[in-house]
Amino acid sequence: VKDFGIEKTLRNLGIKEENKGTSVGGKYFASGKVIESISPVDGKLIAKVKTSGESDYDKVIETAQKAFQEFRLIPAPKRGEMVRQLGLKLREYKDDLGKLVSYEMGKSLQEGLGEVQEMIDICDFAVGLSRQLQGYTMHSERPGHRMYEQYHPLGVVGIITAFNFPVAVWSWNTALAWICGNVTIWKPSEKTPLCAIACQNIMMEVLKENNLPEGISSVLVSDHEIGQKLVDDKRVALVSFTGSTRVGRMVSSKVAERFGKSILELGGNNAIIITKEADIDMSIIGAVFGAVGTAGQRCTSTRRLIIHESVYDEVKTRLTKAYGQLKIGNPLDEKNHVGPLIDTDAVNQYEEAIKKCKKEGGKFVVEGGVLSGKDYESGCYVKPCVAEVKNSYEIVQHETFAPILYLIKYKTLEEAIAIQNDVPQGLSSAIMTQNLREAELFLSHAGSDCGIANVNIGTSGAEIGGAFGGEKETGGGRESGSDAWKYYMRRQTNTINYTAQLPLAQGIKFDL
Ligand code: UN1
Repeated sequence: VKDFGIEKTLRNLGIKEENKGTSVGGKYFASGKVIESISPVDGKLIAKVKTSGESDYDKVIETAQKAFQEFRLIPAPKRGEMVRQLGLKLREYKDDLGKLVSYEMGKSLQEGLGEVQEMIDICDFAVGLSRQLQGYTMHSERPGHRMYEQYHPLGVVGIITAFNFPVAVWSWNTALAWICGNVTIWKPSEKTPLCAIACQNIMMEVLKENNLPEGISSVLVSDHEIGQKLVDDKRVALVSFTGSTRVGRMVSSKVAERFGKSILELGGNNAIIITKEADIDMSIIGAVFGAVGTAGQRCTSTRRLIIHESVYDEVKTRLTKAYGQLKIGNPLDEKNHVGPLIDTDAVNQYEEAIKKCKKEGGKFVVEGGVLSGKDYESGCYVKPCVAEVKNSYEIVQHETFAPILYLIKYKTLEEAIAIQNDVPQGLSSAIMTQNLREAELFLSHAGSDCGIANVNIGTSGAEIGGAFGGEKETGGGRESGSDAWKYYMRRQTNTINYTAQLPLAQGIKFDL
């Protein structure tokens, strides 16, 4: 079996056989249990990690709080310079980090590299933003008064991320949080601890070279109990959580209970509407990449195709043909289109979903199944599949993190939009049409109810320049581009009186 140079990659990124999973800047702690990182690519143990224990947790929080006292006073453009240097390092480490993402998480090498590119892009974006943390200036109703608003940092930002984007989501949050003057504590997925350690190793170089406080960037590789501490901790001003709706609901209410802030990026149930005026060639490519890319494990993966009755059979036939050409196998080998699922639990959920779908009446036009034998020893490789369903099936209403695509037929565009919106989630959506009226209706107030709505591109692969997130059970948070930075700061309205009188607002008289 080719090893694709993994040993060298691990060395370059400072990953050892035994790693300590808690790091505040340059210091490591590890009083917790040992976890193993197993690659879904070949089922091999990559490395062991000693996780954070209870006693490490307070050290991390205290060091972060101390660093914040200093970091908040560094001018924002200087904090931007720190992020610029991280962007430069990520360019240097792109090949290694992309490969580690691919090997530890299982997405294709191209997608692993693409994920690191998102990190580089958000760093560049944040550098520019560090000179643009702008508030409004208002006119006061009182003479000799000036009003304006400013944005101040929040403090300690906790970042809890999922396995499917094991490096990019950290950077979307940190790049913005840092230029805004916050310090960050990252609790990565236990399924991808090495990606987190590698990112922290890279960031530590930046901190050391610039003699910056170590508590600016911390990582807590730990079980969910430590994650829970972060959620409950008053000292953590903002919790940015990416993961399931089930856990997100709990995070949201716990953080709200203590009046903390949260950013939630939860499940999606993303659809592409293919109208009678769609370019079918483009629609097929968009749908197949959306459904099988990252083995259907993106929050933005295409789960449903809502197809006009007049093109339904054609789309079905061409999809079936396209699925027949998909190569499933080692994601580091560029000839393969589809890699493994993250672990055998995910495989069980995939099988369960197929069973449920059949039970509810779903008809599979491309059959699924788990692959075994040579090159599939990890037991994590599954066949992407396609089923004809009704939108109302319970399984269709549910997000299954696997390459299962549902086909639904429609007659009128209004009906298609209603079907598209008739799920609990509201992350990403798309319409394929060359008709302006159809496209604009889809984007109108009566159109898609999602945070992302695209025309003639698929549901996944959002650029970092836009705000990323969704509505309803997706949680309502926004990360990444546009003005998502405002989530990482507190707004203050300032009114300044430069006269010798004290007139009251609303014309109130109060004479002594
Ligand atoms: C996710 O799946 O958590 O839009 C994020 C996309 C990527 C990000 C996905 N840029 O598909």
